[in-house]
Amino acid sequence: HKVGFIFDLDGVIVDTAKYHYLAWKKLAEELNFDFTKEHNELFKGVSRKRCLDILLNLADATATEEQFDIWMVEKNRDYLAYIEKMDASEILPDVPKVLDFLKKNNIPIALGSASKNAQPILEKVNLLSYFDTIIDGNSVSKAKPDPEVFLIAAEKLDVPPKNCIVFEDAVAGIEAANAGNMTSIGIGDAKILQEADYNFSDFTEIDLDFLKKLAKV
Ligand code: B16
Ligand code: MG
Repeated sequence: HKVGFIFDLDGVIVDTAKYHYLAWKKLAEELNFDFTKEHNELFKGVSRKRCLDILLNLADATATEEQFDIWMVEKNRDYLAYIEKMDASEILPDVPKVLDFLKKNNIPIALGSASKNAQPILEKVNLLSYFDTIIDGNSVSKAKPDPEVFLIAAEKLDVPPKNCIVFEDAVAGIEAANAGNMTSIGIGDAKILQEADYNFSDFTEIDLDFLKKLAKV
């Protein structure tokens, strides 16, 4: 009964959404568009390219292919300037509690993120060593809600998808986990993540008994 755990990054392990927000807001200003936190909700779990498509739509702007690429690079440069300053204090509450429990019980752990910056972020917050495999925006061709990212993670962990448990903060991520026939756990607003098998507002609400049940230990 081998099980595997798969973690989303942004919004589950660290709150990098605020840095994405600041970087997109700066670009939006150049487009004379007032980018709000509500707009930023649409960007969660969505690839960088798709985010820029959405922003251009919102701002009623168009771009040549060349300009599109320039803006992608610009947004990422601004985002990386925030990432540069991150440290372990930005790990979300009780994430290490869960990771330590899994490690102690020899349960394989994967990262399943849409971000192309996942590896440097894990390095910055000093969590890289927990992960047996990292599947991120560089390793997938189909974005969430397609289950590809989680299915590759399951394969790398050598665990059947139905024995995988996914932690996600985005609707697209919960849909991807469900489409992959995995157990989905929503981290955040239960009303937004109502398709999840289980809901918690954050990891402080998850106790070891629940983890033991999931992990079958
Ligand atoms: P990057 P996750 C996602 O990460 C973010 O939620 C989303 O807002 C972002 O656009 C996407 O990564 C791509 O990130 O520009 O760093 O490649 O939640 O799937 O871990
Ligand atoms: Mg996320």
